[in-house]
Amino acid sequence: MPARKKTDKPDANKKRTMRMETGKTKALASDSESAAGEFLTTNQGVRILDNQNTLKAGERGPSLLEDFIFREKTTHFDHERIPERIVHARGSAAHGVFKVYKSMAKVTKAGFLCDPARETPVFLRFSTVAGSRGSSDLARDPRGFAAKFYTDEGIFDLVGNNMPVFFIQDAMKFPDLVHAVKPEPQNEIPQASSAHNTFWDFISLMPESMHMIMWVMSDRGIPRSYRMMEGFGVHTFRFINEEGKSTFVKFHWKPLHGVHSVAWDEAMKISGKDPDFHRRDLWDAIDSGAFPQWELGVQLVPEEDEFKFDFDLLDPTKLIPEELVPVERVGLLTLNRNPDNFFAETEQVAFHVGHVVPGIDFTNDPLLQGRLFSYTDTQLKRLGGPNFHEIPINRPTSPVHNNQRDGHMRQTINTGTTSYQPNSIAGGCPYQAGNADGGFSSHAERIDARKIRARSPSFRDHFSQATMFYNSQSDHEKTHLVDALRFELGKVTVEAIRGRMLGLLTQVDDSLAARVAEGLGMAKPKGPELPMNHGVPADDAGENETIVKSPSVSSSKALSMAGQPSGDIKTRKVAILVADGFSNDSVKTMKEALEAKGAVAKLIAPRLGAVQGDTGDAVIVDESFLVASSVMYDAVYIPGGGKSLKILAGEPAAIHFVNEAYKHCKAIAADSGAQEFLKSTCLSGVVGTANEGTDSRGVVVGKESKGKKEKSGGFPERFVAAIGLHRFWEDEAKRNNPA
Ligand code: HDD
Repeated sequence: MPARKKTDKPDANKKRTMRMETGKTKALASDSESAAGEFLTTNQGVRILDNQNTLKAGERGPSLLEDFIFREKTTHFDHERIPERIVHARGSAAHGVFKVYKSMAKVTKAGFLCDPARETPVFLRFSTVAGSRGSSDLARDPRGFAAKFYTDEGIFDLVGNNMPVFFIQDAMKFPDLVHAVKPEPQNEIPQASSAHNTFWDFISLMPESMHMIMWVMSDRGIPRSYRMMEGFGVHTFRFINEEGKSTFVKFHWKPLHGVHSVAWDEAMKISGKDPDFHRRDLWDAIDSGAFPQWELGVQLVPEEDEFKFDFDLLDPTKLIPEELVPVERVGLLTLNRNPDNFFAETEQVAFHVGHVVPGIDFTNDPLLQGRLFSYTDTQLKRLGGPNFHEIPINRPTSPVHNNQRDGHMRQTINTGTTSYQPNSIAGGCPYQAGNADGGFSSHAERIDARKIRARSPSFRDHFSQATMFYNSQSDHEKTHLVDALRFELGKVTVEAIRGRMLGLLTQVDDSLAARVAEGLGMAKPKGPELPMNHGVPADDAGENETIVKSPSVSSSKALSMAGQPSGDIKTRKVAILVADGFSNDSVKTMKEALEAKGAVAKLIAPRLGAVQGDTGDAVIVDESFLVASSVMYDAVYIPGGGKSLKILAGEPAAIHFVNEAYKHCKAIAADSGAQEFLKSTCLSGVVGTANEGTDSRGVVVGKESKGKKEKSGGFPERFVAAIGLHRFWEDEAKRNNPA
């Protein structure tokens, strides 16, 4: 390609870099847009004449060390990776905004929670915990739920998970927990999975993890979408109001899309077919304008009530049952913009539980206290030095003035002569802020204690809330939990570890232990007469002290996903199976009905290209059966059209598609004329009884006959309603089919 002459350049005077407003975070941009019409240059701004060939001694000769252009390009490339996060390496993020519904000034002076007119920019990163950056989104794992609020008073990070409790009570155990769950050190197997010896060895020796184990083994460990998860701040924090009064607070995120999960079989298949399933889902939803939303919830506990509960508010393995303290929904978060650059934003974002603003403060939760050290430390390594707060995504929108200087990759060019305080040369600036000026002051909690390495006896009940969680699950949720434990422990090759786990499970629920034991082909150990508590001994209690707890809440509705509102069908993906000869009319009617409700309907056929309907009109196929899979869809529709149905009946992939969707308890709709096709699937026994509407199995069959369509309120509406229920798990046990 001939080099362009200097005078050819359309906008030669355009700056090579420009300041760009991305929401409220400012970034130095040098991207493909700002490069439009520009010449290729080195990092020193020298124009490049040839980006195809290294400098050589003759056309067939060796390359020359002198080639500074090649060396600069390659050196930069060689250094393009930074260490991935030790945990939560795999994640996706989005920008959004938060608004409080009404002032919370009574309990907190945090400006963004006091002014309903204020829109605070937010960057939210979701993640899995155990896997590497390239691992599957569908691992059984807790999900990180980390929100960065760019408030007018500085950055507040709420670094939580999609589960309200944690595995361990004290940060001292975090490296042990993470070493145990990560791939085993000798062969780096398995990736992104807790189903191996070292994890369960550790857990079987850590009874305090039992409540969290219930959550992770439940369907919460395999969400349908990041958009369909609850989020939790986990620890008890403090709100502080203008008068300095403290109120304990637990943070919640309640998704407006409902709380939904996939089946484990489905999760494993998605991991192969589309390991980016959650990442893609989040991106596509925001890209299409279907902005995910969560309400911020708070559970408030007055300081005076600190000791009112049968558990310790400082213990991160405990939640506050909503029956005891309801969740007040106080504001709305909307994710409305995808990042411009994954590395610059999602990878370089640095969260820290220690990023708080006036009005929010810590408690003495020993896990939280340890986290306050760990996050800055990890950023120093990952992001290369103490100036990570200057990376655009990490910059506060409020002004930063201090005497910190220099360091690796410093971006700010600090001017002036003083970098100390007090000073007179700069007139004493920057000043300390008084309370009235919004200066951060820590809650003046009185502490009068001995220095001690111990755990409070109030942290010793490790089982009551695990049992409460298990009790709260519906039958099918219990079955999924049992299956998950059977799977995970089935991958454990050391029998003693399985035995110890069964022992712990008997203390959660005897029937749970019995079911897991049966799946493992082992005898269930005898359960304890009374729940044993295995807390670390303090010097005022014996090691094997038995504490009988009578929990105030034995079962809580909020802990089961089954009892929660299911949300709408916006962004739900519906597969429409077609071949030549399909009913144009039916497809049009169903597609319109689904799209009117915000669902995404895709046509799937034996091959790509166009398929011709019974009216002669052709439509373009979205995916072939080779590429598509039922696990990527929420529901399936089989329109009529004799020829099409005949082709599909002879297509094993089409039959498998329906069988698999049925196995995973998804809504399935078929025109009345498609019943013949259904007979070649595992629905053959179902259609006969289901043809008069939706049954509890989520199978919806049209009632049209001889071309006469069902009236409005009929077929498509019944299908929409069935998709809205997400899954028909109750019927799952009867759906054993080989799909
Ligand atoms: Fe942590 C990352 C959540 C306990 C140390 N953690 C990290 C992220 C989330 C959480 C969501 C990813 C943030 C992002 O998207 O960049 N961590 C939690 C929760 C915990 C928890 C909910 C318990 C309630 N973490 C915890 C402890 C320690 C850490 C006890 C250490 C003492 N966590 C880290 C870390 C990470 C991290 C090593 C890795 C990458 C990073 O911080 O930035 O510092």
